Amino acid sequence: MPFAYDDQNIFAKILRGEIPNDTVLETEYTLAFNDIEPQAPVHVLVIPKGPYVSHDHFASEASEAELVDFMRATAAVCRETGVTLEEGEGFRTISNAGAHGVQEVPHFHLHILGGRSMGRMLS
Ligand code: U5P
Repeated sequence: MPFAYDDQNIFAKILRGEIPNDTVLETEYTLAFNDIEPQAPVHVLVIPKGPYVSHDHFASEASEAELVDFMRATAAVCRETGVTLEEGEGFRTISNAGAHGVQEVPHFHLHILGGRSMGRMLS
């Protein structure tokens, strides 16, 4: 089944400027903003501006420029929020996909969580 992107999802509306967001960082291909319901002192969502549903969709179909920009943007967010291993105590990244991943918004996003211990995720 091909990837199907719904351009009425809430992050698409944020990217079109139809809904406000609390921007942390913006680059040519990537937007990072604070999660509206933060689960940790640092909870930033990093999204590509392109229409990708999931991590695997993005990783398989985005251009190299988009991929590099996204990865560098995540690093910049970690630096700006002080959670890097150089300056802080670390962080967790999560990307939920589809029904089993319990993905709420069907536009690929990476959660960056930090500022407290996240505890063990898998047991
Ligand atoms: N979210 C926002 N802004 C919105 C709608 C949702 O930040 O306008 C956040 C939710 O709080 C949630 C995330 O943490 O988007 C969607 O996560 P996921 O379950 O799709 O991974």
